[in-house]
Amino acid sequence: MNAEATPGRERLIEQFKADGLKVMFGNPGTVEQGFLDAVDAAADFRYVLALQETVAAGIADGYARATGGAALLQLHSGVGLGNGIGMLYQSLRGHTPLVVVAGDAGVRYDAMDAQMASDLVAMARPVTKYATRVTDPRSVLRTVRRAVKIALTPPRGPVFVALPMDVLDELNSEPVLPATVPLTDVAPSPASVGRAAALLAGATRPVVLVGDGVALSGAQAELVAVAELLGADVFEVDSSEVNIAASHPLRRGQTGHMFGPHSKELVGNADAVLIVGTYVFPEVFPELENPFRPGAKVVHIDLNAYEIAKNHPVDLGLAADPRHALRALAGVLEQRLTPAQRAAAAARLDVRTRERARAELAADDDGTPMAVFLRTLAERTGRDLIVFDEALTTSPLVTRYLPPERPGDYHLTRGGSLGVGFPGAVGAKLAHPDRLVVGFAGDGGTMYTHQALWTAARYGIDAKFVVCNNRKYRLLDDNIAQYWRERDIAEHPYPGSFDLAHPEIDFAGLARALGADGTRVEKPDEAVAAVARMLAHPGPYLVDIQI
Ligand SMILES: Cc1ncc(C[n+]2csc(CCOP(=O)(O)OP(=O)(O)O)c2C)c(N)n1
Ligand SMILES: [Mg+2]
Repeated sequence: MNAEATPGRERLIEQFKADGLKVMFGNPGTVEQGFLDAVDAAADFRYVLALQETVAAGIADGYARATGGAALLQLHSGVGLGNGIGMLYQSLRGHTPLVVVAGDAGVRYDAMDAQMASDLVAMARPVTKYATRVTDPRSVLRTVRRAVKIALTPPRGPVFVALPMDVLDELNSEPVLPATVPLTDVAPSPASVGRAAALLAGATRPVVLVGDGVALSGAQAELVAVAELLGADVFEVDSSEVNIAASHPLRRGQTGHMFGPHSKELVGNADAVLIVGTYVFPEVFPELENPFRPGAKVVHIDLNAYEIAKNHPVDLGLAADPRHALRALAGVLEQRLTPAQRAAAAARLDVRTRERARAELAADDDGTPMAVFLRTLAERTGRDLIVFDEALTTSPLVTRYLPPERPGDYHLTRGGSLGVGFPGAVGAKLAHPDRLVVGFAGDGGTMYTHQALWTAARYGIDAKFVVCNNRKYRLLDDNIAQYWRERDIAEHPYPGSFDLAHPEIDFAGLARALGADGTRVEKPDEAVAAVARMLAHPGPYLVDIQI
């Protein structure tokens, strides 16, 4: 053995650090004990404890989203991995580069089928891009490097490595080297860009559909340039980051996650469709027929080639980086648009600009406690804050007062797992300790992962939390109402399982029980004082707002 050899459990930490992974979120167990001992002894490496694996995964996910890099998550064997799977599912759908590790008792026990034994790789596979188990002490770091590379290569996503205790106890002399993540800043060829421009240039009702691939490549400015040149409405599809500023007049909002016919209504009249960094369409109940009108020209740009033409044919698919592709496309459109086409595009932009101004004038100042809270928060902070939005049915109000404008200032829950908002805010605050971070969640969503407040209190992570408390699973009410309408079922009381009114949950008391603090807002005038108290409080603070 090489003179420099060290126990694998220690060398593994050096490998994580070489890739900039210096914080590990997790929840421990006995089969990870040697490794966690080494974690405590390691310099410049930090363990952040969460009390339930869903919470650990949610904090890691929020941290990765807020830093734009990978995050490290440790789970305990099959039971801990099992608890984390719902949250890992949303990381997979949202393309979060999470590096997930879990211990097992050891390769030497494989034949015993003993207590805690489970097929970790099989469990992790459906919620990860790559799942494997290290079985030889000469390939621990090699495997972890590969996992990091896969997590960070677009389409990004979670990866899983099972680490048997006996393999980590062996001496290890593998080189510690950063993973090589291949550059994907690829532009399409001029000929391909020319084809895209030819398909889009003549449109009179163009639409652009954007998702988080835009934010990942930093293509927001290039996207706006193309949308303005085309005079195209921009819809966000499966979008959870700031892909286009909320204030841009061409931005028409999200197509939604539930009902295909709704999305079809928004885009079905377009004669040209440019899809960038997303997929068509993400609803739970999508249209099975092609939602675009016959003859519409469809161009799809994405680094994620799997999503191009996944469900419906496109005229041109470009597996390319959105920023480079859109920049090239804007250049060609500048050249080839006729004066008449430019004038028509400018007129479409003008219509949207005037509509937007009228809508802003018409918006009444909703005087509910939540509206007063949001308006006061926006005024007091000059909207200089990071919002983590799992407000669900209250989200439209949140984004009306705190519109997602700058990349990195807003993260929306994604993937459909509840409980993302509060852990996400903790992760974002850890990533940006100097910014104000406010997580919004429904009363339902809060109860999946409220333990995040304990982690925030333990480590002095001064995030703020707002419970949008309507005492129900309101989204489920809304969705079943749609189900009744579609089937001509007469309205009747919502299922009792959607109601949370009894017994009442004392969220501020819950925050105090977990080492944080909080208050409850029932009337509009209490909302103003609650903002002041929340901002002045030197630590995690929860505001329970009655809707
Ligand atoms: C882990 C998980 N369990 C259950 C659901 C189903 N579900 C979707 S929305 C919802 C209700 C959310 O209620 P709340 O957070 O209070 O927000 P509201 O709808 O009231 O605005 C539920 C239970 C889910 N998406 N994820
Ligand atoms: Mg609710």
